[in-house]
Amino acid sequence: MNNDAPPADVGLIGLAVMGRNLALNIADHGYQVAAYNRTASVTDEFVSDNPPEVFGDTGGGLVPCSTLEGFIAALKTPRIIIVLVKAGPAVDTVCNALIDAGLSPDDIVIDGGNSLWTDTIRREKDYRGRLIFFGSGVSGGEVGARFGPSLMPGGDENAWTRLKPIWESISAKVDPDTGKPMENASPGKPVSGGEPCTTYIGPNGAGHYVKMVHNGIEYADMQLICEAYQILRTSCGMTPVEIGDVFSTWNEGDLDSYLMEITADILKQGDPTTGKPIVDVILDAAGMKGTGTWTAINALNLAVPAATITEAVFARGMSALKDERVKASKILAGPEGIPGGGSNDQPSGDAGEQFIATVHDALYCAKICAYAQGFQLMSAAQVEYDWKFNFGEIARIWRGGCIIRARFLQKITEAYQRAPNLDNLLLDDYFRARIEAAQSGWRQVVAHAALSGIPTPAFASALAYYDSYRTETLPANLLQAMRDFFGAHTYERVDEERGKVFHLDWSGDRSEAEMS
Ligand code: 2AM
Repeated sequence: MNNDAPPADVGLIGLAVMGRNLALNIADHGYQVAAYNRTASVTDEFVSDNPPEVFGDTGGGLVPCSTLEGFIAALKTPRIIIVLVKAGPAVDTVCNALIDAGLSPDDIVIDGGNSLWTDTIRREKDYRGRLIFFGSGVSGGEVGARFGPSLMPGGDENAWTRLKPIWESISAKVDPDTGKPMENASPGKPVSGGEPCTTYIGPNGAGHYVKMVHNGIEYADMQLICEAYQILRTSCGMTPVEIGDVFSTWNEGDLDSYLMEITADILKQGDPTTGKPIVDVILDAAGMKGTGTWTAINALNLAVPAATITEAVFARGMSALKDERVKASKILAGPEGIPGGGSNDQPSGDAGEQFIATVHDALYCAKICAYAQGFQLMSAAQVEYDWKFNFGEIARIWRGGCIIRARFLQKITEAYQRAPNLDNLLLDDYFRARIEAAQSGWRQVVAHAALSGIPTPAFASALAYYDSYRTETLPANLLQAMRDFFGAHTYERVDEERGKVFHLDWSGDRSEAEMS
């Protein structure tokens, strides 16, 4: 063995919690990881907290580096460097510092942060000839990073062949027989076998784009669960613990998902200070970091009706208007006879059970619509940005590791395996039949919420999406006539070929002319 050979297989820059956990995960899989952080004391502490014993007999470990020059020298060439710094200008700061410190043009720099996909497209182009810039979505939070995230890589395909073995080894694993995530690994003992939750997504910003849509779907998924909770609480008078029990039961069926599981857990948790349910002492003002907003903006830009995802972003915005809502709650009337909204006629016994079942069905149907919207958005994006997505693969790699992991994703995977060019998930036989069977409960819940004054923006928008999508003739004929009336925007006719446009002389003799 050449003792002068650089020891490290992979480099990792940015040792905040995501970076640290990803470095440990990589080392657990037998790799030597060069670790660097701008503030050197963070590197020292990290490496001394994780001596070689942590990685058992995997052969992996950490190589601390205090300068970027030392970091570059520690890496085998051509180099593979993962950057996990704050999304935004810091990514360019690090890339430029790496170039100044002597990086080579065939070295790969992977941005594993929550970067905006348009930045990734720009960077991939800007750094060509100086380094190979590669973007990878990483989902699964801190635990995912440590024991197996869902990884959405996008960039040069040749670079991907070099990254693939590492990405496949560190990603979450799914049992190929059941489609369910395999048990988390423990330090020094990685999971063996299983299907890796990663696949090549496409060039330049494709990986970060798909990660963004994942987060948009996550917003919708969370909002829908919250609305189910709100209805059960308000209309059935159930306690958080009782709702937690219902959610635990749901988590054993079609709605089995990570988010359902943690929600059941949260609802059963008491406040360590007051003993009240913890949800009752947490302020109802939701924060956000921007990926849901980016998804909504992109949907608006592409005119894709991702309404439930967008409503979920608006719902967080509405929640943040806490002071205004408190004032408005004392001024604005709800439905007659129900002060402040909400039902005072709570179903109980069999009626209660039946009502709970309708909420289950509403949640299930609305969830299908939220996912249908996310996939519809990606479908439009691949045309607009010149990508070629494999939707079955995308659903497959979301089955484990990520926040939206769910039993349901196995069904989406199968739907796209059956029909890779499916126009809309709603048209898949399995989902079509499931909605057909469950839609009456969904409609009852939305109607009940409207009559009781309980806000259900995501449930209701999903239903409007479903009903709009299945409606042969929408009133857009009238709308287009208005546009032609005031702005001569022209219209197409139902009895003429698509693409031929007409204008009616609304303010003159009302004759019609074909326009070129
Ligand atoms: P720090 O410990 O020196 O602050 C999350 O903020 C991570 O990104 C941290 O590891 C942080 O390093 C790193 N980071 C943020 N901005 C950076 C920059 N401009 N250059 C290098 N690292 C940065």
